Amino acid sequence: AQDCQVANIQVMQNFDKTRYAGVWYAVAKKDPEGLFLLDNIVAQYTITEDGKMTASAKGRVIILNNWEMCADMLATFEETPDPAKFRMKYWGAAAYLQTGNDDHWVIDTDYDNYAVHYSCRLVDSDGTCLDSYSMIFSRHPTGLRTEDQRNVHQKKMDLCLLGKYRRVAHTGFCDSS
Ligand code: AZE
Repeated sequence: AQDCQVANIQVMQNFDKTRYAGVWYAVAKKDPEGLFLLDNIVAQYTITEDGKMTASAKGRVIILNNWEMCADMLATFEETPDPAKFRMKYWGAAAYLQTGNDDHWVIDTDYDNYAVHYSCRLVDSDGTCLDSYSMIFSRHPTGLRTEDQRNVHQKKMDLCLLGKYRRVAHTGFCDSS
């Protein structure tokens, strides 16, 4: 089912945010328009005492005329009637970084190895997405397991984003900050 309608995108059934918590390494990404995290992207999801999901994320960015740095980002999540669909409010630990309010959908995950994240920032008048970004996450910094690649490939197709992902390098750039 790939009609590329944002409204028809299937998300993770019975999403369990508690099992989703912890560290995820981005192994591939599809970029949105404009400034974005370049590589070395690691996200950490936490469930607070009152049951709310929060996250922090790091990644290499280049801002303001070629200033290369590690972006230290924070996020809170607003739940929606669908447990796999959140609104994500995010901001930088430093004020010159980006702030925003994006969709944060978990398309698929087995919680222990891989996850497919998707965010559409702009829906076109025909119902398709005009500006999206997506992360393929792994629990393993080394990449996806062979047995998960098939699932992930299928989800990229379902999102109409096949061929639009690039590998995310992990060189240790953000490890010390
Ligand atoms: C995400 C993982 C969950 C937490 C956050 C994420 C997104 C972060 C950005 C950051 C952009 C920063 C820029 C800085 C100059 C989905 C990866 C916060 C979109 C462009």
